Amino acid sequence: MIKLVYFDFNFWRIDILRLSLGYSKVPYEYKRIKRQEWPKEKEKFPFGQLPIMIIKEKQYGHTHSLARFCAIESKLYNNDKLKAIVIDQVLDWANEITNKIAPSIRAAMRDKDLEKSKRLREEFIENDLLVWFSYLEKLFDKSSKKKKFFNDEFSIADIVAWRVIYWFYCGILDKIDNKFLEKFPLIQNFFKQMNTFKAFTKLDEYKDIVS
Ligand SMILES: N[C@@H](CCC(=O)N[C@@H](CS)C(=O)NCC(=O)O)C(=O)O
Repeated sequence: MIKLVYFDFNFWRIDILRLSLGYSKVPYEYKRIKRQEWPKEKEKFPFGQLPIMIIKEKQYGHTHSLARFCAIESKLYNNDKLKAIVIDQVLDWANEITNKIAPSIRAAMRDKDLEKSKRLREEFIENDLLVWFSYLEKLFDKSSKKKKFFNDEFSIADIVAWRVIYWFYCGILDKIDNKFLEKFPLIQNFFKQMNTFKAFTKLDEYKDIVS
C-alpha cells in the first residue's frame, strides 16, 4: 500500500498525487503532519521536505519523482516519450512558478514580515505571473490538438495544471486578481472544462480541495 505524507493543509504537491491515485482507485493512506510537529519530524525524511511517499517501509521524496510514480500506477503517465515529456514539462512548470512565488509566501508565513511579503508579491505579479502563465498557454497550444487535455487523453499533466491554476485562481493568494486568467483563453477554457469533467469532479479528493 502506498502511504503519502504531507502537512495538514492542501497544496498542489500532495494533491496531484492523491488526485491521480483516487482517479484510478489505487488504494493509498494519507498522513498529515501538523506544522508545530515539523521541526522534530523534518530530519526523519530523505530531503527534509514534504511530500514524501512510503512503500514497503522505504521513503521517497521530491514532487516530480512521486508524481511520475503515482501517474504510472494510475495509468495517467504515457509510454510515448514525446507525450511523457509534455507531462514532465507541466510538472516542471508547476515547480518553477511555485519557486517564483515562494519568497513572498515565506516572508509572510515564516518571517512574519507582511511588508516584505507584499513587496515580493507585487514583484512576482509584475515580473512572473503573466510570463509563466503564457508559457503554460503556449505549451497547451502546441501539445493539445483538441484543446481539452494537454496530450488529448487525460493524464497527470491535466491534474497538475488544473491544481496549480486553481491555486492562483481561488483567491487564497493575496493581491492576485483571478481576472488574470482571461488573458489566457486556452488555459481558461481548459480550466473550465476540468471543472465540469465529471470523472474528476466526483472524486472525494477534488471535493476536499475545492470545499
Ligand atoms: N523539492 C521538493 C520541494 C518540496 C517543498 O518545498 N516542500 C515544502 C512544503 S510545500 C516543505 O517541505 N517545507 C518545509 C521545509 O523545507 O522545512 C519537492 O519537489 O517536493
